[in-house]
Amino acid sequence: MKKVVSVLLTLALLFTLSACGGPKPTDSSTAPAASEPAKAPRVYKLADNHPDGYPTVLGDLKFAEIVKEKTNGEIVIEVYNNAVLGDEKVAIEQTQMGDIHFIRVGTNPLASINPIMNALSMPYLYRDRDHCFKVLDGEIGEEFLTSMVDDGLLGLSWFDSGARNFYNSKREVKTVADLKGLKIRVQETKLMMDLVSSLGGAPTPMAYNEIYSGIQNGVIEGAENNWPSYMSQSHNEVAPYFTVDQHTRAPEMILVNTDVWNSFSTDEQKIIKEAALEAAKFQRDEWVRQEKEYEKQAVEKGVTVTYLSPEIFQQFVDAVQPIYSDSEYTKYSDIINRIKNVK
Ligand code: GTR
Repeated sequence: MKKVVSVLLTLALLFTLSACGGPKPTDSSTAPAASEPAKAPRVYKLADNHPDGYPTVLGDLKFAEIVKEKTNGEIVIEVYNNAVLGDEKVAIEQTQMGDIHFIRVGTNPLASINPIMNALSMPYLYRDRDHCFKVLDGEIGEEFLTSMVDDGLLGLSWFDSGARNFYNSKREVKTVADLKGLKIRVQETKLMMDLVSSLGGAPTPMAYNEIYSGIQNGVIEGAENNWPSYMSQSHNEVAPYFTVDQHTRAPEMILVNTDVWNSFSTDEQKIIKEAALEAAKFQRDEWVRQEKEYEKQAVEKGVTVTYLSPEIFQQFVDAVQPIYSDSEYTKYSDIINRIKNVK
């Protein structure tokens, strides 16, 4: 009897899901293609965990729009943002398997399948944003985009995700010492754990969508991220102390599943690559605009924002240096030196 009930329940659920049609993409494709597609459109899914209007989501939509236009509507990429296709870890696995076709994600979540990604998010690695994009837009960036093909993923272009900073619910962090003992949520990588530990904090790996309640319930006392993530997730409501320490940049990219990529003709691949590059340009401008906007909003909403003097900033830089001589990361010394030498 139990079995019958459970079969009926499953059927009912399947019916409801198919009636609702499952997760819906963000509307990028209401505009008709320039001309009617010669063939039936091929439809692909792109996953992103950010909300509508977030710079990466706008970049994804721009990418989809250009691809649709340039292929006369034959290739349609639907953007599923807000993590509707699952949290980042799950969505990456699904993209590797080909259930999701494209994904926008950063170096830290990718490090678990391709540890060399750690090299790009080493603490205080880049002199500034310009240095970071010189690296990413040059030969090193291209090497990283193609470094995951054996894992089923090919990177297409680099998006901006700014610098990551600490924030917490307890106190203003004005020096490294103020971080001591604070339970800080990190992305699930050893590098981010080591980074927080080197500064005296207590790292706690946790999924992105659990941070708000984690801080609220006291399971963690803070986290670290860029301005758009901090504000768009309303973390300012539970962790109103934000220190602009810029401890790392963890660049983000659009990736495609390699089988999906190989199913495209050479001309289509060219269009898709160019569209990803063009969308990245658009996304980076949007990033700069929104980053400033969110910082302003944070101040207006009463966040205590702490900027560091050059001396204190140097304290942070000095404190993380042991990571560079840790055998876990010395294996990336060559690439790290190449990055540092990009002028
Ligand atoms: C954001 C990034 C997200 C996610 C998040 C996190 O900056 O854009 O994709 O990785 O950080 O901390 O989990």
